[in-house]
Amino acid sequence: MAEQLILHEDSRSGNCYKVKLTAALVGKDLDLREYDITKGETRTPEFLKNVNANGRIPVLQVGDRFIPESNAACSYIAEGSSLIPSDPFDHADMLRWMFWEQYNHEPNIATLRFWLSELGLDRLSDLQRLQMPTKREQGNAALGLMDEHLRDRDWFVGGSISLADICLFAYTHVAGDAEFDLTRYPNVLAWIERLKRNPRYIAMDA
Ligand SMILES: N[C@@H](CCC(=O)N[C@@H](CS)C(=O)NCC(=O)O)C(=O)O
Repeated sequence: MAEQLILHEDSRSGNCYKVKLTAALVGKDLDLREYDITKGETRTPEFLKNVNANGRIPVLQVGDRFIPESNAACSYIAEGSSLIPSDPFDHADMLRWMFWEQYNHEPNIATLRFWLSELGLDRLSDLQRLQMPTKREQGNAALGLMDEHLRDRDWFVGGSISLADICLFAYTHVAGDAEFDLTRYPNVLAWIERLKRNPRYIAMDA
């Protein structure tokens, strides 16, 4: 019998969507547990003690063990599938893009999306307002780098879709929510449409 996989999530989060998209692409089922991060539901003593001491979702639960961090959860689910290249160089290159996503992409694009489309301008602190122009500039730099990389490629690594694409897709395809103009990045737009044509693709709000 297949092991039970539980995803602790807030369904508005792109980090959680990555994990669901990975599961859909490899044909695995997830049981979902919903939390509202805007109400501090991942900061309760119970959550911190039993699910993730870091107070964040997504967390993938495998039996009585827990895997926080979206990209680690995706890796667990995709193990043994074609989403993880077997060639050592391509494997490392996939990890390169996943680490890059967490350092250069997500902190800018996902954060601006959360501030603008979930919290709203009126609820931002002075510090958050001050950080907005830098996040905008760095988010555009990340999208520009992706666009350049995709100029002569269909996928980020090797010749087929991998976790690098899924992890980058999650917040890129909704970057418009954070007021990024994706029409400036035609290769990124073409890649988004290419990924959506996968017969197992699920939308973020599915
Ligand atoms: N690096 C982590 C980031 C996780 C993260 O920032 N999660 C956000 C939602 S996308 C969260 O749980 N925020 C609630 C909080 O910090 O209280 C990952 O990729 O999973």
